[in-house]
Amino acid sequence: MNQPAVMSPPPEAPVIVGACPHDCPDTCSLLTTVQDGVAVSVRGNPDHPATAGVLCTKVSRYTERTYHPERLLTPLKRVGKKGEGRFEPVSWDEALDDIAQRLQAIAADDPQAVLPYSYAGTMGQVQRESMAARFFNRLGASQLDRTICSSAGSAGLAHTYGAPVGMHMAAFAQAKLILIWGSNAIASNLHFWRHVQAAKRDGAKVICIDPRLTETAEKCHQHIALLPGTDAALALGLMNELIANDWLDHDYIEQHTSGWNALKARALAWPVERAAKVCGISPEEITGLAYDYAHSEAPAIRLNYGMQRTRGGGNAVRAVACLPALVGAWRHASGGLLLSSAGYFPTQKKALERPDLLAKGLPGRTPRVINMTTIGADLNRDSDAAFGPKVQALIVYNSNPVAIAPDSPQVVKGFARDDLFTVVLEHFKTDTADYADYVLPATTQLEHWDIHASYGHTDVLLNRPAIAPHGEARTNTDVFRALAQRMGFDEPCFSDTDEDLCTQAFDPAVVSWSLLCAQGFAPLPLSAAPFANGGFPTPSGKCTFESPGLAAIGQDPVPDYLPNWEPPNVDARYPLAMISPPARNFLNSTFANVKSLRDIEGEALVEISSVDAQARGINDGDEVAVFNDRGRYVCVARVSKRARVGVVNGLGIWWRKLGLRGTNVNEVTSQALTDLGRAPTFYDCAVEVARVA
Ligand SMILES: Nc1nc2c(c(=O)[nH]1)N[C@H]1C(S)=C(S)[C@@H](COP(=O)(O)OP(=O)(O)OC[C@H]3O[C@@H](n4cnc5c(=O)[nH]c(N)nc54)[C@H](O)[C@@H]3O)O[C@H]1N2
Ligand SMILES: Nc1nc2c(c(=O)[nH]1)N[C@H]1C(S)=C(S)[C@@H](COP(=O)(O)OP(=O)(O)OC[C@H]3O[C@@H](n4cnc5c(=O)[nH]c(N)nc54)[C@H](O)[C@@H]3O)O[C@H]1N2
Ligand code: SF4
Ligand SMILES: [Mo]
Repeated sequence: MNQPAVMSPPPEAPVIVGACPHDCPDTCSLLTTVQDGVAVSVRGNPDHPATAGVLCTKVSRYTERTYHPERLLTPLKRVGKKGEGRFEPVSWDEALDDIAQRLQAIAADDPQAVLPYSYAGTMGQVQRESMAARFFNRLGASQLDRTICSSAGSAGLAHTYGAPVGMHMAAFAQAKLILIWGSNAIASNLHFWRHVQAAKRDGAKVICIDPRLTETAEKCHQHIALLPGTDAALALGLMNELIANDWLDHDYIEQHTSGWNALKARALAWPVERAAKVCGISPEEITGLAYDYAHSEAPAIRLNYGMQRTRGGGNAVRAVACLPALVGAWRHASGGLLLSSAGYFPTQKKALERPDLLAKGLPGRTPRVINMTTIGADLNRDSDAAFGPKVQALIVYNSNPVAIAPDSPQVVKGFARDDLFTVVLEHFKTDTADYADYVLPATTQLEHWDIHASYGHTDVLLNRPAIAPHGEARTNTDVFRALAQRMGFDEPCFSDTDEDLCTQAFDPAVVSWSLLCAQGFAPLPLSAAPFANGGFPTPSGKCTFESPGLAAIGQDPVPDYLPNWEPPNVDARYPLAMISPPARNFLNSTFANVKSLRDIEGEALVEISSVDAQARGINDGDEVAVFNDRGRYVCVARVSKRARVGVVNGLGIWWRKLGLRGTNVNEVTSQALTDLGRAPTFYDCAVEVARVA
């Protein structure tokens, strides 16, 4: 892969091929038109099949974000109190020299007092971890367990299929029955919805399983509005009905699964009536669903992450993931299940992140691991034998934890600590940046090289820079290179350029570099019906109903329903269940500061059913407080059929400072973790709602 000549941007090319960097399963191919060094428009690449020339509303306005008047253009040093957001500009050298000195002083005592905090602000293999991971490994810093989004579902899939793999996204277009399960595809997976529309035109039936009547649910033939966190009960009730009617593919079960007797015994404990009661739906909804599922030649399930954000999320994913094997749906390309395609990519994580450097950073030891979901608690902990050293320095990049992490009162308290040294690499002065000692201006996707996998489709995408860095912005990689140099890390890997890192990201025997350079994307060579003859990436090659891996760690090896930590209970002090799925025009907290998009969203709001609103004297448009013992979120009430009785929907994720009273929905969410994957339980949250006088 030694073709540096191809890597320099084509001279004076007016249209540059790139990739959308956002945390979205669609991973679109972007075409940026450049005039006189200025990006004038961004559009979807018509030649990339998964993009099909279409971008979502958010990213089609990318130039508005790139040239936003509030874009950070110089390094900033704090002059006000933490949280006030008052800074003065400083030079890069002054900022980097001081940061390196501070980190060195802390690390001299114990490098584990330094903590990186990052997630998927960009999904690029280069600007995401790579050089950053090398730096923190060489330093011997604490490791961050990156659980904030998908780790419960990923663990569920790993214990069932062996890896996050499944159907091809495009194959849904040929399906005859599609279950959209815990996904608001129109908002968060737009390019999948195209395939659903094609299938519908061809006569497919589409059923949405979601507590909220989303824009997606409205366009399906049927909507099953179960209570949050009850999906495993629904899946087990469905299995019960499949067994009772012998609607099973015994041959597929026999040949390509393991643990059927144990799963069968579990499902037999879930008569439809029991499941319906737990789910808050009618028994007929379950028997009807089972009938449809069994009588479609190749039923297809689009499972998504919305249904894993409750205590039993990992088990729920496992329970649903067992269904396609029971009816032999995998025999067909257009049957089976897709949660994530990430496991198909031949990513060379070790080459990018160099875990071997730990041997120098913290000889003879593995650094302690901090779960990003519990950052609120962990920033407020003192040193002790179990925890290790108190966190003294925090380097945040590609993430906005003060807005997106659960239980923000605790997160804010931690970030406000005067004895915490905080550096934030950002495009904007986010809620998190307001607490930084230094804010460093970062490049956007239009300004740097990167290379991308996807968790929806199965193409690798190359992102060429379309324009020069805006202002004094620097790439994440460049910042960590510069810090490494100042801290005396002289390993040659700290000199790799971003183009070098692009070539190291994937196995070159599988991903064609020349194709990537020529057209900007390269499909992985995969079979159309991946598990038609079994061959799951588990040790046995079988779909594992009964997981030896779970048994080995003392967990229930067979999927079961686990009630929420905070189950809805009309008699409780906090009787309403709150979920907080994304607003369509934001991407997590990104874009919340783009005015045209915020204008479409209107205001920070909570959807409440007319029954629950009336009982509380709440009218549409009233200012309300959503509260529990953790905190109090003030927003506008939207009395809406989108909310079912007993459940309120607090759409996310507003910047706190752009909301009504300086709070957002995470003011009330909890730091409790899921059954598998140590993940957050954002949608497992009991609250009360009241009018604000
Ligand atoms: N426009 C937009 N697109 C996005 C994002 C965004 O913020 N905005 N975020 C991106 C990211 S990071 C991710 S992880 C994905 C998230 O997108 P999805 O994986 O689709 O997950 P969510 O949007 O969290 O939830 C999807 C649906 O699940 C429903 N849901 C909530 N609780 C339950 C439950 O217990 N059971 C069931 N069956 N359904 C439930 C919610 O009401 C919601 O409609 O989308 C990505 N795409
Ligand atoms: N209540 C509630 N909370 C949630 C969720 C929910 O559904 N409900 N969803 C959760 C989920 S699924 C996720 S994935 C997390 C997402 O949480 P985060 O990963 O923190 O996502 P964002 O809020 O989009 O913040 C990403 C930040 O990275 C910055 N960024 C982008 N590109 C770059 C770059 O190249 N360099 C640098 N230095 N910065 C960059 C952006 O400007 C942005 O401020 O939130 C979680 N929080
Ligand atoms: S956010 Fe998703 S749908 Fe929008 S352009 Fe990016 S990859 Fe495509
Ligand atoms: Mo996510």
